[in-house]
Amino acid sequence: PVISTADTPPKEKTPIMAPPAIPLPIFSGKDRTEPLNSFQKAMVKTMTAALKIPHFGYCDEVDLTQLVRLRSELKDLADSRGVKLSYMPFFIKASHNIGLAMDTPQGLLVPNVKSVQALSVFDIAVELNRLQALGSAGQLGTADLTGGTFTLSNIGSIGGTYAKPVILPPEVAIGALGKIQVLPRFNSRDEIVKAYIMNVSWSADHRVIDGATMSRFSNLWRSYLENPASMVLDLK
Ligand code: CAO
Repeated sequence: PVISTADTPPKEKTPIMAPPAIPLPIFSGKDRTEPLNSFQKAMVKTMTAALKIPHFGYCDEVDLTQLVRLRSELKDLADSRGVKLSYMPFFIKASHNIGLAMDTPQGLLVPNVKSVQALSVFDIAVELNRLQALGSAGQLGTADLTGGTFTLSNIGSIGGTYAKPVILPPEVAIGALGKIQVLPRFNSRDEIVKAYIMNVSWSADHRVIDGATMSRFSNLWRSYLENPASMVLDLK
C-alpha cells in the first residue's frame, strides 16, 4: 500500500553529530604468535580442570523493577561518600566469600569479596570499588584472588541475556547475570507493566548439588532481589 505523507508535518532536521571516535581494527593479514601471560596460563589450567566437572545448567528471570528504583534512590548518597553503587553489591549480598568474574586488562580474573554475610550492601560496594581499581591497575594479589566459595559473573554489564558459566574449581556453583532489559510483563492484576528483567544462568556440580537444591537456592536469591526490602529485614 502507498502511504500518503501529505498531512504529515515536515520532519525536523536532526543535527549532524560527529561520529564517536572508535579505533578501527587494523588488518595486517599476518598471523602473530603471542605468549600467554601468567594470568592467562592460570586460566587455561583452571578452565581445563573445570570441564572435568559434570555441569548442569538452570536459568530463570528476575524482575528487578523494585531494585532499579531502590538503587537510583541510593546511588547519589553512595556517590557523595565517594563510592560507585552498581547492582553487583545487591546481587552479591543476596547470595557468601563471593567471587566475581572481572574483565581486566590482564584478562579474566576472579577476586572475591570476603565474609559477605557480615557486610552491608554499602560495605560490599566499597570492596567492589577497591577490587575493580586493583583489577584495572593489574595489582590484584593472592589474598584477593583466593578463598572464594561461589562466583557471580556479570557478563550483562557487557551484553548478552543468557550464558553457560563454567564452574571455578574447587567451587561447586556459579551464576551468570544477563543484561537488565526493560520488558512488558503482567502484574498480579493482569495489567501490562514496564519491568526491569534480568536473566540468571546457574551452573552447578551435579556430584554435589542436585537440580531441586539449585532451584530452591535460585528462588530464595531471586526473592531477595525482587523484594529488596526483605534484604533489609533478613540479611545482616
Ligand atoms: N545490566 C544492565 N546494566 C548493568 C549490568 C547489567 N547486568 N551490570 C552493570 N550494569 C551497569 C551498572 O549499573 C553501571 O551503571 P551506572 O553507570 O548507571 O551506575 C554500569 O553498567 C557499569 O557497571 P560496572 O561494570 O562498572 O560495575 P558492576 O559492579 O556492575 O560490575 C564487574 C563489575 C567487575 C563485574 C564488571 O565490570 C565486569 O568485569 N564484568 C565482566 C565479567 C566477565 O567478563 N564475565 C565473563 C566470565 S567468563 O569469561
